[in-house]
Amino acid sequence: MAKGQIVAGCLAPHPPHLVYADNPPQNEAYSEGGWETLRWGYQRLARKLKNIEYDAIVIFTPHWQTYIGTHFLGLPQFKSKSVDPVFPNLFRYNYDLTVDVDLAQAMHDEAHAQGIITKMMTNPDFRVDYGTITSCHLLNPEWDKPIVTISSNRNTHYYSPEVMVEQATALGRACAKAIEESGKRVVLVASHSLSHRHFVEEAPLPEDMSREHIYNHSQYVWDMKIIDMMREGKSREVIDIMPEFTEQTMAETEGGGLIWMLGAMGYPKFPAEIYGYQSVIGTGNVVACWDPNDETREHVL
Ligand code: 2X7
Ligand code: FE2
Repeated sequence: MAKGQIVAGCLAPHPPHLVYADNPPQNEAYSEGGWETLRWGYQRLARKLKNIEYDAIVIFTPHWQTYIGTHFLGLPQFKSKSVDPVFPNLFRYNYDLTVDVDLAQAMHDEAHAQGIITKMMTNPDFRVDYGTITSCHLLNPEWDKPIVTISSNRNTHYYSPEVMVEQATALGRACAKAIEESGKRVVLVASHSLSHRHFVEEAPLPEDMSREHIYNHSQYVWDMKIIDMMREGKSREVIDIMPEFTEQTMAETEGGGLIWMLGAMGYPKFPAEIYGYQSVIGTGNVVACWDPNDETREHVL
């Protein structure tokens, strides 16, 4: 059997606003659009993924928060309605998704063998979080690939951002080993924004783009610093300054997704492809992809 491999790693933010703005049939709310810079960037990345051969998407989300260990979706199908607790006006999404349970189990077992506390989620009534659904919908609107969701163990909050770097890196390495042994070709997804200070009042029309802007200049400068480092292939350095970035900008990197993904990919030294940056309710969001294939990697923006 050929060795499994990670064929792409995506940083894929999940403001529910982006699904709302797309008006897919699965979502009950109706919009007049909005946030095109991010949505068009996502569409371009989704087209790229269509040209890559892969078996499954493995996604790490900060909106499935677990307090004892890391959990993995562990049943072949989950079907329900996902409602964003903060934006039920925007996101009421009917999902019916397929899970690669073998791959989930393999990652679970490898992480467990390396001393990480793990659990398979086998409650058929479990509601999949909106982070998973938003990022997966935007990267693969056809939902024609099975997924695995990995929860975010609350290391930053229990301990510190530094402990999160250690723990999420170890989890990434374990997942990479399990993927290699599985023989599968896998797309990794870190589902989150960058800087995360946000507005506390919603505009009367949420998609009114005359009201959307960055939260403040220092948040923006931090985001640009991180994106420049991604472009320069400095992923190890991104992780090194991550604790400070997380603390200064309340960044959603606190959940561990990017650390996990770059750790699993062995801290790539090649440039990340950048597909778009835009604020959503003031938060900083970049769509980016690390393509390990020298022949298909592009300079997008
Ligand atoms: O979960 C989110 C997010 N990360 C960013 C912006 C808006 C809403 O929800
Ligand atoms: Fe979020």
